[in-house]
Amino acid sequence: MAEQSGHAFDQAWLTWPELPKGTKGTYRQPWMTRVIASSKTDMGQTASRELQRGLERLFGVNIEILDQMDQGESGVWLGTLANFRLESIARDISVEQMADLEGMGEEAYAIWPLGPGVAVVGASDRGLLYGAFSLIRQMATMTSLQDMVGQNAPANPLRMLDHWDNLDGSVERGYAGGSLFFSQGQVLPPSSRLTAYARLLASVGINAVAINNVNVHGEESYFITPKHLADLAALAERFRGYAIRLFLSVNFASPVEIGGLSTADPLDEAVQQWWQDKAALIYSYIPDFGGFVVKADSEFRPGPFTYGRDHADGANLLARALAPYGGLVIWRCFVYDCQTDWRNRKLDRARAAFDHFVKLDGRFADHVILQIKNGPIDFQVREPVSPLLGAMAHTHQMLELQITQEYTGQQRDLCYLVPQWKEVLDFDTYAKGPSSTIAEVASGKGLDRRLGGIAGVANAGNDPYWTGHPLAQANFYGFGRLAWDPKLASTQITAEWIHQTLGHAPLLVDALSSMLHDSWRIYESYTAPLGVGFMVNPGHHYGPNVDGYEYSKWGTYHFADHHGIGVDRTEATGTGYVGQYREPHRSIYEDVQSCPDELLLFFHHVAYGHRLGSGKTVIQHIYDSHFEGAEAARGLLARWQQISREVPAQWAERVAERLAWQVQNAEEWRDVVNTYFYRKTGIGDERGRFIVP
Ligand code: GCV
Repeated sequence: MAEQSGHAFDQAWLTWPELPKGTKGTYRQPWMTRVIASSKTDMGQTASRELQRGLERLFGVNIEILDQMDQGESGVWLGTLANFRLESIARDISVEQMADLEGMGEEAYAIWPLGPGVAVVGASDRGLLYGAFSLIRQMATMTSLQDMVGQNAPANPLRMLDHWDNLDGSVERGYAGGSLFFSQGQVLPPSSRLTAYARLLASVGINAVAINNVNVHGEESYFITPKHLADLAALAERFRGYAIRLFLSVNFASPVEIGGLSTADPLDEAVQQWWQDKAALIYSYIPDFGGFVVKADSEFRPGPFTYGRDHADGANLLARALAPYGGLVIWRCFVYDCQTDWRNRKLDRARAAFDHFVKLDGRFADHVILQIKNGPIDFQVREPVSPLLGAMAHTHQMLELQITQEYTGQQRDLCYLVPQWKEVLDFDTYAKGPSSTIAEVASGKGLDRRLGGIAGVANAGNDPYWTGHPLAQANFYGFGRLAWDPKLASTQITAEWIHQTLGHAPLLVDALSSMLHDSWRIYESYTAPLGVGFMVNPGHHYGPNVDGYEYSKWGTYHFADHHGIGVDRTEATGTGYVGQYREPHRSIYEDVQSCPDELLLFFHHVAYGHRLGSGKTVIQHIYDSHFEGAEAARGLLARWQQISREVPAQWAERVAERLAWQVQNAEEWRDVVNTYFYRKTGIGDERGRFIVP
């Protein structure tokens, strides 16, 4: 891997740059040079080695690992609750505290004072691994030892990455090189790179990974057969060492396409038997196999509709096969008609997921989790939150976010998504009255459900920096941290990432943090305005093309003419989509006066002269935001140049190169969008700036 000045790029946020001298003083205690590894399991040993590595890097000293703590000595003690109770040190902690930790589930950990030292106690070995990474993270951000003390457990049972990787090594919507798992038709053997990846995942608490594209066709359909299972089992084993379960995306039509049956009808007994046999086979190779991810009846993928069945029939078929082994079916709700008639303005793709699924509430088997994209359309830079989240009281559901930046700059443009995700997670669904936030609904707690979680479409590949744009690592990191704890402030997440990845200089931390925090709004301002979405080039989805999807079958329109723009989704005169929300959102979105500016064109068709809440007209907002957005993109490059000497030169150059691309992209967006609307409306810019006539 590329290294420079001792900076191993593939370590990402596990680089753990050395702390400044003054800070070291706070922590520099004789006991800190000893890690007492009480858990002797493989995972316990992994946790101890991580801690050793972290402390060595942060403090620039050698750390020894000891098997046990001698009388009167202290150190960083590391073990499970079971280990802790067996050792005499347990007397320092009350029985209640220990019971509390136990009650928080196997993934919980505690950091407790231990004499002059500290104990990292996992409810299990998994909790121990998370506790070790937590101690390092908190030391890297210079948290005082007192402030570290306490128990911690993940908010979400499932914290998952979905890869859209293909067996030929390509990655659908991947912007960071090729696949980490496949190349040229082969499953790659586990490598040190895979271990490095598993470490990154475990360090932020990811506990599930689906490694292949949800669009499963051709050879990937055979993943659940002996042709590939031994190779996949080797990957699963490597992930297992870091407490991560492997999932596979499957082809709903497998019984026909690879099984020689004449049907894939979920109610057909031979089909049911076929899936049960496959489940038995998979578990004989991968005993802790996580389950299936399924994209059915969506974008030309087969599904139960072919047989006149519904999605509960389809999902339950697979759930019945996996249930004896504890496997899950993650069934995606991204189901819509992609062959729609653009001339019919009453048809509305935004309605589709809710219309398909809500009526099935209560019919899904216990091992099914519905995976719901954050917005009703498709991971746009700005969309309302999907009304399906929280709409099914008797169904397990989880949130799907897109870390890979398909519509948000493709890891060429800087677009830090943590602030966007925070808005989604904090959105109140009112599913069970006020405070039923998306975070509560997704975790299952808000609906009193056992299962739930957050999945993110992964943004990493075999690029030396993992993510193409080095700063896109912050999205990867931030996703994991929010999946663990959606209540974390985005400023804290950002600071953690910078301290652990690049260094501790206040100038760097402050300036880079503010660049990251500004970037989503900057990206939004020079692309599609006021929540309208999809003004992108068809196919690859990068760069402006205002009418790119306007007269197509994909269901994503803006309806701009010379009078106005936007989609009327009201109940009164539009598609009725607004009616899928609970109050107060329904009334807020229905009324053009109370609808938030940033979503106005998602919900309403208005004249260009319509005045926004900001006081500007729609057309002037379009001009201003595009001029200002392009300017701000240029500003990002200038801001980077102020701080880039604080980071390794190659890193700095890669970021500068990406930011320079972004300037060009933003200018292209500005000129194409402004010109389009100037020509359409004939209304000039109030401030007389140049727009191509
Ligand atoms: C994997 C969008 C993307 C597709 C993706 C799909 C999905 O339509 O453009 O590449 O397919 O979402 O989420 O299934």
